[in-house]
Amino acid sequence: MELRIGVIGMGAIGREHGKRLMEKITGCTVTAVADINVEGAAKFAEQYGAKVYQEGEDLINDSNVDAVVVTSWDEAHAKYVLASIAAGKYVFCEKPLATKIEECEAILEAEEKFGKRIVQVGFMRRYDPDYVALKEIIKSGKIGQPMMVHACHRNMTHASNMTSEMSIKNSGIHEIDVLRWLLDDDYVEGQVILPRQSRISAEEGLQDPQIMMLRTTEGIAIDVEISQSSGYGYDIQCEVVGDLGTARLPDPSSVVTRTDCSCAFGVMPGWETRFIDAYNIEFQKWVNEVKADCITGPSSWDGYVACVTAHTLGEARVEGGVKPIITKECPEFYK
Ligand code: NAI
Ligand code: ISE
Repeated sequence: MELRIGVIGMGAIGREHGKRLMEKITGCTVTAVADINVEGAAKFAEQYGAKVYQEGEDLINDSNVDAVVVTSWDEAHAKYVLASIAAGKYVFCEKPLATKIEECEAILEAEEKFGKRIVQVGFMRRYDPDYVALKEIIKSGKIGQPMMVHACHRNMTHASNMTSEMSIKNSGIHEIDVLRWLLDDDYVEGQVILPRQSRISAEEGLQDPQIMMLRTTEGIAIDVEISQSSGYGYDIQCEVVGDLGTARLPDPSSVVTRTDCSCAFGVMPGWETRFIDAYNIEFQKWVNEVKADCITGPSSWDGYVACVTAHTLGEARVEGGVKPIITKECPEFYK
């Protein structure tokens, strides 16, 4: 039987995921979509024969929806995740799980009370073949003990609502999650360094770029540049330095040209293409696992830890200095 999915939030990624679920992922179909801007959702609904709602809650309670995908704005994630848990439906929530720590805590509590993991967070980089290969190399011991990570996350341009806080909570949160997963380690402290301001982002009143500095329990020192307006492309880099060698993500493959005394290869324009394999793998696995009634992807606990870390870095940006990153004890339920 096909898994009947409802998607809430039919903006950029809602449409991408909706199309992916209809055309690429096997074993599922999109039966309903919802958006406060109902016209945007109606176009998709018409094309794929799905029901359209304005209120996400109505979609969640539709008996033709077995599982929910939340792709609304960051602030409108927690309420739909909580409503899905209340309805006893599996829910895939795009990152961040929530924008407030208390909301993440309410989700942890509700899911634990429900008694089974039913929430997955869209930290898709864990499924990206290059990050997976990087993790394998670290685990193999080939580069020795990791000591440092140098990473960067450059967006070509940013949405008009981007703020200095969101730069960490919306973009930087991918790095926070993927590096914790890559190193199999937790964070103990963090700091934000503000380099010279980009003139392009300054027009929007955005503090950009920012450098997130993190230290893990094993003492690994991490620096990640987050830029919202590189101007040249979407560029994700990561180099892990061990005491026997280093390992770094490759640039996504593209044809190399040599012309006019220069050598060039392409840089991806955005997350849609850079992480297309990761999204496809992530969703096929989620659909298979929901149907088998046992999900293993990024959990509410991962969403909570990322939220606490991003929040602490936000405070460090405003107040300056190094801040301890303090989470609750991880419940047995999530171990
Ligand atoms: P968008 O602004 O293009 O679309 C968001 C849609 O949600 C809009 O159509 C809006 O009308 C709708 N919406 C907002 N509040 C709603 C509510 N309360 N109920 C129903 N619909 C509501 O934004 P975009 O880029 O599609 O991002 C959506 C979410 O996906 C964000 O949380 C973002 O962080 C995440 N995202 C994740 C990516 C990834 O790489 N994993 C990439 C891009 C976005
Ligand atoms: C966006 O919401 C995403 O999640 C993308 O993956 C990320 O690279 C971008 O910075 C975010 O704004």
